[in-house]
Amino acid sequence: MKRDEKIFDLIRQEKERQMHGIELIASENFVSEQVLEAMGSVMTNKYAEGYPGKRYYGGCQIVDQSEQIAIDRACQLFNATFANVQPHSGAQANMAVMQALLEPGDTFMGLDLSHGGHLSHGSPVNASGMLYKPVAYHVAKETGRVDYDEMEKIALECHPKLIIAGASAYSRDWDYKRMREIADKVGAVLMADVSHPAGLIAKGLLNDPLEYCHIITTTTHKTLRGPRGGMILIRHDFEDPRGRKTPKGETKMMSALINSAVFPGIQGGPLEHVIASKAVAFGEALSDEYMEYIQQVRKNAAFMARAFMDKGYDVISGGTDNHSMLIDLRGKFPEITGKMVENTLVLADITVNKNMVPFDTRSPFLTSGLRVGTPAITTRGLKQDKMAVIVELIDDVISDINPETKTASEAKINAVRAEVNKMMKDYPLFAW
Ligand code: DSN
Repeated sequence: MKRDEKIFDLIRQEKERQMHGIELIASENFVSEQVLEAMGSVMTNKYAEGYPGKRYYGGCQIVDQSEQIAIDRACQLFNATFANVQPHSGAQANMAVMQALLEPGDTFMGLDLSHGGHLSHGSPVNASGMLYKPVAYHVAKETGRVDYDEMEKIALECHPKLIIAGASAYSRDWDYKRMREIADKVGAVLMADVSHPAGLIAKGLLNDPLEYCHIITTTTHKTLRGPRGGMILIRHDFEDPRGRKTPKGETKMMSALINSAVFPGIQGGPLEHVIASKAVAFGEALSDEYMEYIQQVRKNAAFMARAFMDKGYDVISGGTDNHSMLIDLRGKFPEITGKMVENTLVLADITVNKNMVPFDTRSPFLTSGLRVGTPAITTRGLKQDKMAVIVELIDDVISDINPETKTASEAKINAVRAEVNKMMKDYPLFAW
């Protein structure tokens, strides 16, 4: 077969882009060579519908072992007793939990999308908002932090079957204890989607959600630094709140319902190459080296948030507890949108994403905010001393944006890009 030069050339170009630029998208990271190797392996050839030891295909004796290792390591990382490592993504993991728990039309609660929530927590354009009845809670305007009093008031009014903690753009830790009290008052199951801060949670740098939450879901590719994918974990298994019975007449356990919801509920064959790669990443995350990495991620984020505030930017909630921060541009640059900044910074080889901020006055296509995170640059080896330098470069570009042309001058962009490329030369992708 002829080598597909077209696609391999694009892969080469993407690698160059990653190497030359400053990657600040809070949900992205750079995996290790062994994580990459496992993902690009012959495991992709295997069909393995079912679970280790209970498959619908022959020849699963090897993938059974790697999937079991992934499960065991995931449980060790989060001190869980059950893990399903098959979800193809975080959205699939969330979908599976809803399918296992809810009936179509059931009410559940999640953080409002425009306040930092996630599409799969009840957006009307996502299956979660089409099949079920989402009710949103919010952050408080004054603090930028989740308003637990409002959450309780809403829960007492709408009696949700499920309450979801977790967000896509929220830089503060969660009060899972308070949320469990609220959930218990209304008989709801409490789930945390920890996709963003999973690595910090696994290493004990943030509150432990499984102390209070019945279930957690996560992606595996953000702070956890594994391949793209999702998983679902439980520490204390529990009986189906809907009281469904096994053929023997016993009430079904939630772990079994979740396994059935993932396969055959919403997915077919698991991606065994990705699962092997997840196992490798979990092994890395169990190491002391990863502990040093994730501590540095948080330190870098704190320094970066401070540097933005020192430059007069409004960081929502006044800082960060985790790897990310959300910046409201309206205070310093009322005329500049998140879209203009994202598009202009990319020309200077700095990647961020535009993001709505709580109580935004612009649409999700324009936005008034930026979301910034440190997992990827920390993997490249950047330490806190470089955070103010990066903020300086970003501020230099934003200050030069003309709201009429929606971009900065070519001279400014070229000058900043040269600085960025020079700096990143010292931090090779796989040096760590
Ligand atoms: N797209 C992910 C993020 O950037 O947070 C969430 O799905």
